[in-house]
Amino acid sequence: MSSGRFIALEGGEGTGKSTQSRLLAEALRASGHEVVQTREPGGTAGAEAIRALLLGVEGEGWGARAEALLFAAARADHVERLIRPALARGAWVVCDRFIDSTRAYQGGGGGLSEEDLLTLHRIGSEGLLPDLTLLIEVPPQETARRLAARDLDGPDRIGGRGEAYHARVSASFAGYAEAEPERFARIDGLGEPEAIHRRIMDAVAGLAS
Ligand code: Z5A
Repeated sequence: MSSGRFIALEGGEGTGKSTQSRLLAEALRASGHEVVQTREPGGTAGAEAIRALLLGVEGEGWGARAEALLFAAARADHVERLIRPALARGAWVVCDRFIDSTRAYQGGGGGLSEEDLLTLHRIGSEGLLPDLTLLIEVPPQETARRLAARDLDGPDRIGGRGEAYHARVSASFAGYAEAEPERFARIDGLGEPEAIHRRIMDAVAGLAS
């Protein structure tokens, strides 16, 4: 049996991760792979329940530490119950967000230390990393335009944080990609979805061998 591959898509809100996850999963399936398309927070019943706690706009919200623990708990369930079993049977996993979102949002945005976040990840998910992380980059004016057209009821709890928070998140993602070019592929997220999909397929091509 061939071994599975784990691909994560990362980037700010509205950069096209969900659209591109779907197109990538369809293309990989068409080339004969079993594909598990999933997302974070979420992907299992337990992690989806935690997602509702994290992103729902009811209540007073979470402090940075409680939020990081909830993301780590959701990820632990997702990794143990869905991602690792899929990889073990040779499936390709396409995941909309993973650990680099925690680093960028709870670390870069929220101010928690990298060391603490990676410790939580080691405890929760045994430090699992994707084989390839696709960082989709789109200027903030364009994501604002897309989200205004889509989210007529307003943003979720994290999406609604200020411009400065989201600027720190984007800068953090860019910094991770610069620091670890072997783990990341930076994808220009401007243009038609099909054109971006072709850039992604080029980046993923090296994983097939
Ligand atoms: N979060 C965290 O803090 N820590 C963590 O560890 C994790 C997550 C895992 C999850 O929100 C929130 O949790 C997120 C980070 C935080 N909050 N923020 N900000 P989510 O899952 O609800 O949403 P999201 O991950 O931020 O993504 P999104 O808003 O759904 O956007 P997207 O998936 O990147 O884009 P999309 O849905 O594919 O496209 C957005 C819109 O643009 C849509 O109307 C499309 O039709 C349109 N679109 C897509 N591609 C194009 C192109 N190429 N041109 C024009 N329009 C396009």
